[in-house]
Amino acid sequence: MYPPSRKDFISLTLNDPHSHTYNNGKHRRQSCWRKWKQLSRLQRSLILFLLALLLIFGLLSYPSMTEQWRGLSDREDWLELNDRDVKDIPPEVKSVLDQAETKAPPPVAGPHMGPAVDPDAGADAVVGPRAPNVPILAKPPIKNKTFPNKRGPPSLPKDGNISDTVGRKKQVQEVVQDEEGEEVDKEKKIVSWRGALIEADQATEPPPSNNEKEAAAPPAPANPDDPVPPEVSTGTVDRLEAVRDAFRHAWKGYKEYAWGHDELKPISRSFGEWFGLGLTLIDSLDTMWILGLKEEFAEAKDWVEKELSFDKNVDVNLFETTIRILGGLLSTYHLTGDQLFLEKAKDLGSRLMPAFKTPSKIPFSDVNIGKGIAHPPRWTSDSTLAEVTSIQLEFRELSRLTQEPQYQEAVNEVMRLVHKLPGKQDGLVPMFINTNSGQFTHKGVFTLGARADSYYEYLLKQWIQGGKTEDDLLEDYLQAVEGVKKHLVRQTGPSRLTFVGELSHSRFNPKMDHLVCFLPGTLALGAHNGLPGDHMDLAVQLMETCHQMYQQMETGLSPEIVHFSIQASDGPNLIVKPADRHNLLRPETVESLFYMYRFTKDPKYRDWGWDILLSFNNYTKVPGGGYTSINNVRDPVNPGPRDKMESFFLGETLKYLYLLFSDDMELLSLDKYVFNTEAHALPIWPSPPK
Ligand code: DMJ
Repeated sequence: MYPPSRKDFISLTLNDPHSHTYNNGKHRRQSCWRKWKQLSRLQRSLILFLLALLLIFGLLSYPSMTEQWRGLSDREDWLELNDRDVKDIPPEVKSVLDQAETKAPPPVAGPHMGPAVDPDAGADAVVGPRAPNVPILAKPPIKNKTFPNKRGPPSLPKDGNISDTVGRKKQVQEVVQDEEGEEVDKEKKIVSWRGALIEADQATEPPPSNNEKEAAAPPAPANPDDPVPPEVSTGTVDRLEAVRDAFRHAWKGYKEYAWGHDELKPISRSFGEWFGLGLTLIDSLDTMWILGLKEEFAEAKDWVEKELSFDKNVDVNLFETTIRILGGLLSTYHLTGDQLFLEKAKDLGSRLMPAFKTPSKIPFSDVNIGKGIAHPPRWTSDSTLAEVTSIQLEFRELSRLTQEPQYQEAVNEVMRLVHKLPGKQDGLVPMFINTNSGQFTHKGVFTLGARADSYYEYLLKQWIQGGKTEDDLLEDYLQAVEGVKKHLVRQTGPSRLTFVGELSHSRFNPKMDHLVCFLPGTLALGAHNGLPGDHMDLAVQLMETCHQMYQQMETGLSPEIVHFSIQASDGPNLIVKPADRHNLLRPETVESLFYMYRFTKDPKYRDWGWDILLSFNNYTKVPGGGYTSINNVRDPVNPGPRDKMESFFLGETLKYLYLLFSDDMELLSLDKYVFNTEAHALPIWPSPPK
């Protein structure tokens, strides 16, 4: 190897900007020229060639770039135009805005890039004093400034006082709706991205349908054209219609840009593929049925009938495919009585079964549904605890419907193994389990957030599904709730908000994922089914905290993770680290609000849900169709769209909002149905004869 000849190098020297050596323009020009002359001919030709290339590239790409820019400006002001929201607000709204006070942003802490449970809990972590078993009700949290003259939309229900907790932007929307009065109905204007007015979608006609079927009985085919009793309550109609509008808007984007694909990317007007199985479409089926969106349902069903095939050489995640697709198909079968969905469910269920062929019978996380081969993730032979213990409702139901026991046997075996496994701490379980040894790994780390959450949820729900006969499940659930109260429940220093933190080798970390907000709903469901009353007390307190996670953010939307301040002080209760500020359109809080409303009828839970829907409309609704997850719930001016609409926004978030606002308590009665962790309703089995 010969060293390259010296003259083939081009050396660029960046001058120190503070140096005054070349601060004279003429001098600099001369010097450049001299340097150019010093270059070899090869060097000079190279530079000229590169410049010519750049020029040609620039000329060629000019038309498409201008096209893109035009497209961007068509899409309202997603990324720029910082003053647009103010400019486009009608004058009458602007005057209210001017009077209004904005929320004072609480301070934020340093970066956080940790895993679900942060073992290096950092400064926040304490081996703190425990909260009382079930703490007394938290003092009402310090409210933010409110708007005295705020009124709701034109036909708000009598229970429909919008809580006084909304932020500045939310005010804009409500005021627009309010001031426009009947005009709103005519023109269907919706305040969308950062206050810009956009046209609402053309509504399709169908009224809400009461699709309640007798649970557990083989479903009789339902007719979507059956007359539907009108909403009886004075007041819920507008909120229900607002949810339908949101669904139609989301669906419009999916239909236009992502039809038959897994997920919509609403900003780039394209799609993302995860398994290539029409994930959003299938996750949405029962929501459309429940919302009475007949046309949308019919076209989706048509796709399932003609296009959906599981005979594909594709690796799918066992848990996600089970809760979203298998759960979605089974639920839709129960609602509609249409065999098509059961046939598809059977086909998928049998293709997932190879996942259970492991030395320990703890299933692998991934399975190729075309080849029938399963495997763990590339980097480990562990499976996630929540993933192997939150597929039971679906597989058990599949066995009941098909009378083929293998599905139920496989998932019941997992529960049996986990039930007797060492490594728990007062009912709390580690987050990983090894598929070879069948033992817990990463012991000593406990969370109710990512990777463990739905284990706890499914203990209770399997017990309910099975007619409250399986004592091991109940025992594990009761023990776990005690473990949560003992190790994870604390209150904040400033105003005694109750929260659920995490434990890492006896070290408490006051960190809570938004995912944990499923817990108030689950605790309330347990109490409704005869479990101790203090579960409900804890549910009430945690519900308040989850509400605060939205209410205290400038966009009115919760971040993915919050940290709580446990020192007594006048400071904020909630701290959001920069890496945790995103919102993925998750359902857990509205899910719990739905349960809390059903069991208490306290209208505040509906109002909190309504506030959340308004915030989704204000900060995540994409003109042209779809909703997007966002990067920063603390920045109402630029929340930073992430260009992804998760399937659970349609499968869960909008469904729970609809059920929250519906006065029809028989619409998926909680005494007849149990919702899987993706909000797909499965029947509670009839109790065996005594
Ligand atoms: C959903 O897929 C399910 O609710 C799951 O249990 C947790 N994650 C998402 C929603 O946040």
